Amino acid sequence: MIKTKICDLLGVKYPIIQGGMAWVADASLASAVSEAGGLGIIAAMNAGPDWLRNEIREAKKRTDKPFGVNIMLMSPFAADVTQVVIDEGIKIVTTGAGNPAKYMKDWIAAGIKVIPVVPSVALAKMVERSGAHAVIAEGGESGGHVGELTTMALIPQVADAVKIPVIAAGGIGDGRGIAAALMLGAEGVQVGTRFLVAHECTIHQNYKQRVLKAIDIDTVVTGRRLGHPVRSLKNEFVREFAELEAKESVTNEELERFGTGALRKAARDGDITRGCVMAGQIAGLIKREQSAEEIITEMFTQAEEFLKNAGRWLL
Ligand code: TUI
Repeated sequence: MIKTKICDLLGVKYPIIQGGMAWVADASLASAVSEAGGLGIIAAMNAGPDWLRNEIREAKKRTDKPFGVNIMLMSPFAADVTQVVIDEGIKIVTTGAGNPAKYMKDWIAAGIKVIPVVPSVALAKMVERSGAHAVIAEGGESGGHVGELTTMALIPQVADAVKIPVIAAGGIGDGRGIAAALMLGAEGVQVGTRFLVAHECTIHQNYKQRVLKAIDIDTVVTGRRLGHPVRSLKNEFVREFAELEAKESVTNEELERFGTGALRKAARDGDITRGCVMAGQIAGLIKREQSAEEIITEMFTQAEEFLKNAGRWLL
C-alpha cells in the first residue's frame, strides 16, 4: 500500500487528486473518483454560482467521501464561487490559472484546505507563505492551461523550496508516473487526462475516442500570445487558431473570441474537429475506457510493483 501525508491531509485512501478539468470534472466524475478512494474534484470553471451549487449538492448525494472544488482564477465568477464553496461546507479547494492569494484568508478561516496549482517555484513559495496546505506542481506536459517547466524539472525544485507537501501533475497516466513522481519528491499525484476516458466521465463519446486514438506527438500548445497557453490535441480548430495567432493583423481580442466556447463544443457537443480537445501529452498512453475505480487501483498496484522492484538496481 502506498500511504503519504496527502492521505491524512485529504482523508483519502490513495494520494491521488483528479484534475479540475473544465466541462469535464462534474459531480459524476468527482463522486466516482472519491468513491474509489481518490479525491474527486468538481471544476467551477467559468460557470456561475448556481451551477456549482447544484453540482456540489449532486456529488453529496452520490458519495459520503471527501471531494473538492477547483476554482479557475481567470473565471469572471471566481469571487462568487469562492463564497459557494464556503457556504456549501466544501473542505478542500484547488486553484488554477492564477494566484489565489486574495481568496486564501477567507477559505482558511472557513476551515478549507487550500491546494493551489503552481507552475513555478516562486508561486509555490508565495502560496506557502499565504497558508496553503499543499501545492500541486504542474508540469507543461499536462492538458489545458500550461506553464513552461516540465514535471521532471519542476517537482524536485518545488519540493526543495517548500515545506508543505507537493503533489505532482502533468504527464502522469500510470503507475510508473506515480512511482517517478514520488522519487522526484512528491507525496501525491494529480491526474487529469486518464480520467477523461473513465466510464463516469460525462464528456461526449467523440472526445473519449479522440483521446484513445491519440499518439505521443498529437498535442500542441497554442495561445502563448494571449498569456494563457493551452495544450490540446491537434485538429482543424487548433490549426486555424495557430494560423490566426501568427498573424499580426489579428488582434488578441479577435483571437480570444475565436477560442471562446471551443472546449464546450468538443466536450459537450462532441465536435472534435471545430472544438478544442484539451488533453495532456500522456494521452498516447491511454488505450481503453475503464471505471474510475479500475483506473485508480490499477495505477497504484502498478506503482507499488515498481517501487518494490526498484531495489533490484542496487548492489
Ligand atoms: O488551470 C489549469 N488548467 C486549465 S484552466 C482551463 S480554462 C481556460 N480556458 C482557456 C484559456 C485559459 C484557461 C483549462 N485548463 N491548470 C492549472 C494551472 N495553473 N496551470 C498553470 C497554472 C498557473 C499559471 C500561472 C497558475 C498560476 C499562475 O500564476 C500566474 C500569476 O498570476 O502569478
